[in-house]
Amino acid sequence: MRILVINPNTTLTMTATIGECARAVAGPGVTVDAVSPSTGPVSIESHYDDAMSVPGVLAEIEKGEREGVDAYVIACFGDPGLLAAREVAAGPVVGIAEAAMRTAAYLGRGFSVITTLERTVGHTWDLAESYGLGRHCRGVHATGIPVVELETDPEAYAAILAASRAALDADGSDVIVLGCAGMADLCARLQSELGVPVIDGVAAATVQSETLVRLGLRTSPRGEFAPPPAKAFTGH
Ligand code: 2AL
Repeated sequence: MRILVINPNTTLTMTATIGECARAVAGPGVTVDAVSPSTGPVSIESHYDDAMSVPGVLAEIEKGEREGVDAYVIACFGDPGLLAAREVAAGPVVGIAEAAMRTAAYLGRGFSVITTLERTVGHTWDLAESYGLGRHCRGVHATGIPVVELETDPEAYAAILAASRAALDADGSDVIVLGCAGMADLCARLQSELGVPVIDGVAAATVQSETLVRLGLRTSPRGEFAPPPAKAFTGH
């Protein structure tokens, strides 16, 4: 089985870390490749960034289809292009926000999301609502750390730990969801220090996509997620 993990931003060091975190949880016989689009924003922390990343994400899906990829993970917490990707891919496509929030709902009554910039909070709430998980989402908390600084800021881990502790208390929640793929490598350490489940969407989405393939399941070809109607594109 081959899973393609697409980091929608173009920071390749982050893509490498995301790939390592995905491979660490993949089962035997599963090949995990991590890629970024060839062009696009180096980080995704606005609606504009999110929209600008989508053509690159879809190009990677189309390439994956030509190569026979079995399932895809969209490894950005805004789940950019997720629904369009489901129209294009034959196999399942799992976004890290959806996978993380669904996984959190198995493990407690309410979760708190710890994210990067304040401006990503509204979109995160929208996603929780659109996945039917608004009832489980107790709070979304920004650390103020820009995505690219997650890799370089020596204070980032401590800030995420402190925000998680404060969120558990303020929200009365029992599970933490990490709101950025760039936090994937911090998950195990946070979980052992916090003593509650901490969900990294990269790991959750990788295992979930593998599970769907093992179950012989794919996106329904009937209705909304059927391949998009073939049509001419002008201006290329
Ligand atoms: C993200 C993410 O997961 N990757 C990225 O570039 N931005 N999410 C976020 N909330 O900032």
